[in-house]
Amino acid sequence: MKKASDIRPSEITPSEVFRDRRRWLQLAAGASALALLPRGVAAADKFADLKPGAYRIDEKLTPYESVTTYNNFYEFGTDKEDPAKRAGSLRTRPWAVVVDGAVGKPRTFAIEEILKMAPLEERIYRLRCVEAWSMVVPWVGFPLAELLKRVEPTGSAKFVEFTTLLDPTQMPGQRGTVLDWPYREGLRIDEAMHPLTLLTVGLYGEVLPNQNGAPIRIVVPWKYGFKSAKSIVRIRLTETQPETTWNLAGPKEYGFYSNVNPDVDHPRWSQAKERRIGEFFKRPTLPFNGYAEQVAQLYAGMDLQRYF
Ligand SMILES: Nc1nc2c(c(=O)[nH]1)N[C@H]1C(S)=C(S)[C@@H](COP(=O)(O)O)O[C@H]1N2
Ligand SMILES: [Mo]
Repeated sequence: MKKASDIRPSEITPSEVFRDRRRWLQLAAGASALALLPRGVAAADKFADLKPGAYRIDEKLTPYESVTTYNNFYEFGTDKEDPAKRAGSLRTRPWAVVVDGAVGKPRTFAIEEILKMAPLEERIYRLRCVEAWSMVVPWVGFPLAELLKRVEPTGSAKFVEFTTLLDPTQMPGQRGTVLDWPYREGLRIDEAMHPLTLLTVGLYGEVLPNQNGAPIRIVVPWKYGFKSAKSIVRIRLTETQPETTWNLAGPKEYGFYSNVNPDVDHPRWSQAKERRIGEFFKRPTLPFNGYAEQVAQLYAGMDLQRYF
C-alpha cells in the first residue's frame, strides 16, 4: 500500500478528495458530524488497495451524504430517510450467500470468502431510479460473473434470481405487507454475466452502509434501480424466468426487463427525463441509462415496448 505522501495529486480520485474533506469536517465538527455516519462505518471499514475499475463515468459524484441518506430499502420503511435512520438493526456478520439451482457446484459462500474472491475495484456508475431521479455513485465490487463461474452454471441455466434476507426482527418493514417478502429480483443469464453487472460490497471506498444493502448487493447500471437487490442471501440459477417482487406488485408498471428507456413511460409518469439528486433542472434520460454501447446488443431484435 502506498503512503499518502507517495501519491501524486494526479492520482487522487474525486472520492479520495471527498473522503479527505469529510474526515476533515468530522474533525472540525467533532461528535455531531460523526453521528451522521451510518453505524458500523469506521476507519477500519475502508478497503485497502482499491483499483480504479474499467467502468468509470466522468460526471460529478453525488455526495456521500445524499447516497447514504436518500434511499429506497422498503425493508426499513418507505420514506427516503427511513433506511438511514432504521437500518442499524441489520446484523451483517455472520453473513453467507447460497448459490444454487442449475449449477454443477452449488455452494454457500461466507461473506469473507466473497470479499477475497476477486480484486475489488471502484466503478463510478449512474443509478437511475424508476421514480425519475438519479445519482452517480463510486461503488466497490467485482463482476458478478466471477462468482457465477465458480459454481459452474449448467447449460439449462437461463436466468438468475436474487433474494434479500427475510428477517422481520432485523427488518421492521417486513412486519408489514407493502411488498411480498423476501424481496426478489432477477436477470437473464447473459445480463447477469455481463461485465457491467457488479457484485457490490462498498461505496466511496468504504464497506456498504446498511441502508445501501450491506453487506452485499447487486448493481445493474443500465436498469432501473429496483433491479439492484440489496442485502442478498441467495443467488439461484433457474431454467425459467423467476418471479420478481416489483413485477408481482404491479405487472403493468414494472416489467421483468426494466431497462432504463426514455421511450417507455411508466403508466403514471414520464421516463423521458430525470432529476439528478442535488440538481434543480431535469436532464434527459439516456437509453439503457447511457450504457447502450455496452449492452444494447443483448436485446437485438427484441421489442422493447413489449419487453419493458
Ligand atoms: N431488498 C431491497 N433491495 C432494493 C430495494 C428495496 O426496497 N429492497 N430498493 C431498490 C430501489 S427502488 C433502488 S432505486 C435501489 C436504491 O439503492 P441505493 O439506496 O443504494 O441508492 O435499491 C434497490 N434495491
Ligand atoms: Mo428505485
